[in-house]
Amino acid sequence: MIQDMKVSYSGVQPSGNLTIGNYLGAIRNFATFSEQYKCFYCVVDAHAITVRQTPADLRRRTYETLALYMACGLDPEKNTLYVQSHVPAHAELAWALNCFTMFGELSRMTQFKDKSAKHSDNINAGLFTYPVLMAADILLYQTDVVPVGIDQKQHVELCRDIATRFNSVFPDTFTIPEPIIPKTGMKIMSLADPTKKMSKSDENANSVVYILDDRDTIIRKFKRAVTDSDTCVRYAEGKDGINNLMNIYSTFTGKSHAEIEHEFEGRGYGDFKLAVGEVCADALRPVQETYAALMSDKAHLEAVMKKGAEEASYYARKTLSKVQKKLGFVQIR
Ligand code: AQP
Repeated sequence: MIQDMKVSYSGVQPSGNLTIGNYLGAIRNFATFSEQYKCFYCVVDAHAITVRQTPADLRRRTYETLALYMACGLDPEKNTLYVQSHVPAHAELAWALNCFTMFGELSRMTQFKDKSAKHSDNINAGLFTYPVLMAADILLYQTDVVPVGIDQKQHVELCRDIATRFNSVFPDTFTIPEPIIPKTGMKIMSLADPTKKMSKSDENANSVVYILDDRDTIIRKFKRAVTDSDTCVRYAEGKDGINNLMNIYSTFTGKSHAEIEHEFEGRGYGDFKLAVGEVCADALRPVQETYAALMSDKAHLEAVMKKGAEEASYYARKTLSKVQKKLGFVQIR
């Protein structure tokens, strides 16, 4: 709780071009919290380096991610928008929390297992302790709610366990946060392999629709989406490709699965795929236009970063110094 308002916190890694998974599962929902909550939305660049990044790309994507936050409706006057590496308290709290996190807990994290399989040549300690840095991100701001896609639920649950453990030794230190998972769009799957999550770091660009893809590219990618040999648009077990397209269509239009089945009765997959591409392109067009305008003014983006870092640091240092006092670290001024 900050100034009598509950706190919402979330972040996105600038580890690739953002996808409609990031948009529907997370960013699109962020703005809905701005009226009722004190909101902190972070570009988590420190998380991104758990996988090798080209420095120039990481730098560029940090600006792009901030601009996309704003293009998706996050007003920097109403939300604290900032870059993780600009607030060193994140790394400092993460170290303390490492000492309250068990090796076994981290070993069970699905994302660690997936990412270490994918990057078997670079299973670094940061990849392993990623959820502890994420816990520090959240706990620094005494966060009440964390809007995320379902893939991040396990990490938020671990964050709650770490905070509860810390509070049991040092009472009243952290607020225990709740994950908020959207009802639709919670997990958008790859268009090439609908059993896999759509990810910005996927090497196959056709499996992913990026927020900044142009209309023709979006429609082409949906046309090529893997489906099945059935011809009827219906939501059913084993129809992963169609189920995924129905979820995407439903999240963009607000229509239920039954309404979609009715709308496409007697029409083939071709018609349906085209319709999914069109609603997606229509929804993204205003975001893309605002984004282009924001990216043409780097000085403004830097001013937003600076203001956000100052605001975030103020709250982060308060929690960090409380933690350090409780731990017995000597405070000097
Ligand atoms: N496919 C998805 N469906 C729904 N939500 C998703 N999110 C990510 N992919 C999907 C949500 O987006 C937010 C930001 O994610 P992130 O950048 O912190 O990391 P991630 O979950 O690891 O996302 P990616 O795209 O898969 O990144 P890479 O490829 O770099 O690992 C989170 O709230 C996440 O739930």
